[in-house]
Amino acid sequence: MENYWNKEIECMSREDMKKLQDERLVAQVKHVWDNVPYYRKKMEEKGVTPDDIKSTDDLYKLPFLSKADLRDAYPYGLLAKPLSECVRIQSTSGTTGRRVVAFYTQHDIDLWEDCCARAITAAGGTKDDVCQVCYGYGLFTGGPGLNGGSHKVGCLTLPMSSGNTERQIQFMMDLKSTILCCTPSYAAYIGEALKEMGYKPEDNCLKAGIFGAEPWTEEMRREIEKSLGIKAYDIYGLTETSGPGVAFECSEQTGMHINEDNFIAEIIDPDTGEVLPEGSKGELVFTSITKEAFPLLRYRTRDICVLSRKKCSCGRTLIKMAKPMGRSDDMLIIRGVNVFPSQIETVLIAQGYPPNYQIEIDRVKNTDTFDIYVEMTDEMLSDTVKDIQTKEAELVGAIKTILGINPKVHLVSPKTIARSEGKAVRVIDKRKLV
Ligand code: DLL
Repeated sequence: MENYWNKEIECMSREDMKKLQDERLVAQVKHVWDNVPYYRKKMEEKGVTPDDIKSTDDLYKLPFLSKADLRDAYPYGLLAKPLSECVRIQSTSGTTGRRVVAFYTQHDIDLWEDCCARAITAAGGTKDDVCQVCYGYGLFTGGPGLNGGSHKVGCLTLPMSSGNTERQIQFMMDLKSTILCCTPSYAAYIGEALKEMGYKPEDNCLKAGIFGAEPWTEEMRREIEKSLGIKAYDIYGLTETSGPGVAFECSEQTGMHINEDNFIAEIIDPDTGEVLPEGSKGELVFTSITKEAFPLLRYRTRDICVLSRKKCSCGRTLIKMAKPMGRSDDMLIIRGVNVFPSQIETVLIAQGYPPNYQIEIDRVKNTDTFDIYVEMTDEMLSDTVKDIQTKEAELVGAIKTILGINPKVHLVSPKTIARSEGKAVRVIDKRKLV
């Protein structure tokens, strides 16, 4: 079994890491130029060729890539390897009807799982651990990523997926799980359920949790640590850059180390695109320098963040990112699922509703509530209560199909949703996440 505390990489000197990144970046730029016409065109439009990129110092010359590019190039336009060499897709919501589809070769899967294995190792995981993975499995990257990382570390892996909390708890107690991987809100929910079932924190064998995929606060961390009797570690990633494991927390718990041998991070001003110096707050941009099938250069994550090279007590020299502090677009994360208001609007309009709606989100007992208020048309005013309930249920079904989660839909009388003189206020988010 390999050791996923990769000291050589994780504690590499700054100079050596830069050299490694320089080499990998130059090769990656050539790879996309040769294999992805979409990229070549974007680079040509900016007047850049691979010859202009000699090191990471030249990174700023490359064009940015955004979710809009992924939508334009959907589904195969950014593929840099023949489909016959790809072995997997994973997917997440896009800004409109089109989802983001990411492709992986076997090499990409291996690197991704290595990143997740590093995260598990940094949380104290070894082959003697029992790792319960209750992130969703399927198109979402959480389950498959942590599952692969757990295998690589050699943990006994419980591929639970999310939900069915009673069964989660039964396995957790019977099989003596020591590491829990899920969203922080689900971890908090499991903590509450354990308490309701009469268990004390010391009754379980858990020692660590690896929680991410959505924003969570330090207060929530303390609450989870107390209710489960564990140390709670943050993990970050996005489908476009493989999934979880782009960055992970170590024992110091003061931010997440970025796997810099695979990803170059930059912070930019979201309005001007200007690269900001270390320590500035701005939008996080990633360049993947090892991925073969879906190698994104200067991908704008829309996550607002700060980077730091402050010395870490764990010994790792990998740069650290703070917890994301919000988004520079309108994406919401509800119950761990990425939601764009435009997706809901598309459904409403397709079903003949006026685009007068409001989304209200709150967090009750550590679970996100998701209510959508939609104005009825004038014609619907003569409907019976039963008709209206049927229409609400239809909307719930249509939105569930697109998002994968169930909202509560409330049809309200025409002209009851407050009009705005400026931008419409579509979202009322009552959760206190930062
Ligand atoms: O959420 C991948 C993931 C799975 C990360 C499991 C961690 C654990 P997406 O569904 O593509 O991928 O969503 C990516 O989620 O741009 C952030 O806005 C948000 N996000 C992910 N991790 C964190 C975190 C996965 N630790 C989007 N803290 C990202 C805050 C996070 N936000």
